[in-house]
Amino acid sequence: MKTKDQPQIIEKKWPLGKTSGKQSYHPGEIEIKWQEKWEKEKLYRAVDFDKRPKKYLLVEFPYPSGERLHVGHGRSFTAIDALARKYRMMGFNVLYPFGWDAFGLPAENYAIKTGINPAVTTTQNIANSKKQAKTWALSFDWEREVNTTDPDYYKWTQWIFLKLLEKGLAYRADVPVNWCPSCKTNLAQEEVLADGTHERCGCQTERRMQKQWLLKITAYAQRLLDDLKIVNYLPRIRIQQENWIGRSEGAKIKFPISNLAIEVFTTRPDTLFGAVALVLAPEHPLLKMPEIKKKMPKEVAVYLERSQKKSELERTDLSKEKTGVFTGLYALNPLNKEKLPVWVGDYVIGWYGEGAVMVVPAHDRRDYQFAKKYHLKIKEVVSGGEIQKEAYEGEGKLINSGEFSGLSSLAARKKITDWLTKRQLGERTVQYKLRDWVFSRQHYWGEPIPIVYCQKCGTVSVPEKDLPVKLPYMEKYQPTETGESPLANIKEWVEVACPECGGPARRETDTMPNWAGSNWYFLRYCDAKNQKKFADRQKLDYWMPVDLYNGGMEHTTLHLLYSRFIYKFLADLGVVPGQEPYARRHSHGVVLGPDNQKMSKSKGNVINPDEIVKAYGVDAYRLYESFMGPFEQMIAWSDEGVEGCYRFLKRVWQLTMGKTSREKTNPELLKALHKTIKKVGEDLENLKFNTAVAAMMEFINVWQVDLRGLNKSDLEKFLLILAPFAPYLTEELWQRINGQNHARSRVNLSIFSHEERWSIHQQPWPKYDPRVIQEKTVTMLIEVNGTVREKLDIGYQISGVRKEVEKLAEASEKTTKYLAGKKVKQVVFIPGKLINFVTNC
Ligand code: ANZ
Ligand code: ZN
Repeated sequence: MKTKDQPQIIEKKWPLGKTSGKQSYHPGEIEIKWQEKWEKEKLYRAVDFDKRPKKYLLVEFPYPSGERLHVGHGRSFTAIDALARKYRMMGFNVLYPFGWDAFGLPAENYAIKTGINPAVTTTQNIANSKKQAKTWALSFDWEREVNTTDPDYYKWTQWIFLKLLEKGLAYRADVPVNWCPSCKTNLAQEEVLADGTHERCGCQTERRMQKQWLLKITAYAQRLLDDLKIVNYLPRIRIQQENWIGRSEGAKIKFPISNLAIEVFTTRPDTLFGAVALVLAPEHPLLKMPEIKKKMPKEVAVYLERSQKKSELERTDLSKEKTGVFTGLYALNPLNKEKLPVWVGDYVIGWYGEGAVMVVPAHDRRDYQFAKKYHLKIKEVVSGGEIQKEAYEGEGKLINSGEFSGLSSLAARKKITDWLTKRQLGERTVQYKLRDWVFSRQHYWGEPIPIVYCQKCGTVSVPEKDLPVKLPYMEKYQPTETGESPLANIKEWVEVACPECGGPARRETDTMPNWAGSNWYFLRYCDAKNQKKFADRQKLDYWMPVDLYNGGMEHTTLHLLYSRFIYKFLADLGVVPGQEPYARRHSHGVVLGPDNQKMSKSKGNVINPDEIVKAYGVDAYRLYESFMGPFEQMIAWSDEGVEGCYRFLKRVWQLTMGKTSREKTNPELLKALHKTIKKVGEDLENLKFNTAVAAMMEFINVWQVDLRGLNKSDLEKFLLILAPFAPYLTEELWQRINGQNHARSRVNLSIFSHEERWSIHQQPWPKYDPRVIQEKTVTMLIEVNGTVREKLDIGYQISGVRKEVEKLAEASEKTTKYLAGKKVKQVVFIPGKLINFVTNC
């Protein structure tokens, strides 16, 4: 360290404010004070129609469970909070709202476990989690808080359902549903994991048929796919959505069978000459026709019975053996009139495509397995593979395909489809994997579906003026063994006069699924207290779309897709602007336990954020959540990591409290500072929270060895860039170094609408000076009419660029003075040496 030869510096004391009594860092002592003051002064209020440009930042709202907020919530909420704070400092009108996704199974299961009504536990849990969120200094605008179980809120969830019904996008049908015997409820396909267990409780699910409400999300499949092009989603999110929608282009082909025809969907019509059989799904309607049933061997009925018990995943698993039975029927290949045996096989799915496939063993892996097992022919029709060994699924030249031989497989796809289309034996078609969304649950804790069944009028919507249909209070809300909702037990509630004829009618007792309330909550934030509409259109026009939406990867195919669908529907009604709700979607990685495993009570590796906060303070906790690793990556929790963040903050505190300053910060330190300002600013924009924090830590290391310190204005700059991450500490230090009359002394900060900008969080984001960051510098002479007026240290690279030097020279104070009121006739430039402005007089 080079303290010896340093020149004598005149040190001066900064005017310390009133709170300067305590000199050491005790985070617990400053947190409540600032939290209350910020709240009282409504520092984080989003202002409708404000003339500042807007930013709408959104984090997925949590369900208020008994466990309260965990470190996974913290990772998302604190990082996006840092960004919200930076945007405010940059002069944006920021909407960063919060609320509670409080209906649904988690709340109900918690209530069942504790024996307390979900209405009561939900209120308690919300109060507890809210206290946590406030402690964490999350800069939410609490005036816009929403709660999906509030009748003023779910009135509009019900209203959206009625609009969907009105437009033919909600319907009732008998559908095979996944039944969870433990939760006693039906589940959506998405709630069942790959091994057939319920995602929430881990129980093995069963399949049954039940009348359910469904939403026709499939009507929006193509638009949901196309519009992924106009949004900025993390690639892995976009790809998951594309796969989930699962668009396939191909052909529907008819195989005549006596006076009927079996239709199949194929993506490879070019392989039609290689078809050796047809396989029907066990659910295929042909198998239910009495005259066909009569002719089929007994094994078929046995097989159908057995496959009914299997889950879809079991049936389609590529690694499982493909099974089937011959039905005794034959169909004709429409292209070459060859007789093809018709089989039943449960690897064919009833609901997808036509529920039937043509078997092309040479060019499809599943069919290859099937043919090997049942000794079917393997007919090669596309060259390029080694079909003795395995199926060849690639492209090539057509062989053994009559008049189509010699064509490329790609060209043949088109030619064969055209040939079939001309003879009405087939047509081009598009299929989607996406399925309609099962929208009813047989549970108590959900939005009642606003429908009445009348003996005379049938299915009747509850009129809009009678919304909301309120969820009645119940003593016993356990699910019933029959699978009916417990609401069916409340006679007074169920029996109702028909809204149309006044006659006897019954209410729908099913409630909406977990995802209903979260479909549109981001719209309510724009106008949370509106009593007449779900949100005022002008406010929506001002705030929407959401500029950045962060949430878990587990919501990519459920909530994210559902809410995009509902938004498009509302756009079609003309009640929301644009086509997409979220301009940008990002996803944070899961926080693992210190043992690198998923946190769970049974493993005993759950980190309780309250304890971390108690031990190290909120700022260290927040800083660590950002610092732990790249935002989108899964990261294991580390106590040493938090400790390190705490030590860093303590050092910032000590260095600031060192109370020494000088007129000018030394150039080395200044350069490091400006580099840090640049890096932190850019990293925040790019959601690289961890490297932003690392850059500030690095800066502290430079500062530590340079005992001469920063001058006051440079110190302030550093505190300003740290403020979004460590709001309490920086506020305290800001007030201490500036004293009480601080706000009035800074008059030029007109970007905030607040009268007095006393808080560090109301100050403008600091700018870095690119000249300071320049690596090597050259001293250049700035002349006006041949007289040297200024000497500038200019970055080595820039010193050779005429335009750049000109700009810098013109910006310098002295040159400006000499050039004032004159016209520059000529500029002489000698790279790295001088620039001379020749003027008219
Ligand atoms: C014949 C064929 C030949 C096929 C070939 C592929 C390769 P996507 O849409 O990409 O998933 N298929 C059609 N309907 C099915 C159903 N209900 N259950 C199971 N499989 C079904 O794949 C479409 C392909 O999956 C279709 O193209 C069909 O097999 C099969 F060399 O038809 B293919
Ligand atoms: Zn009626």
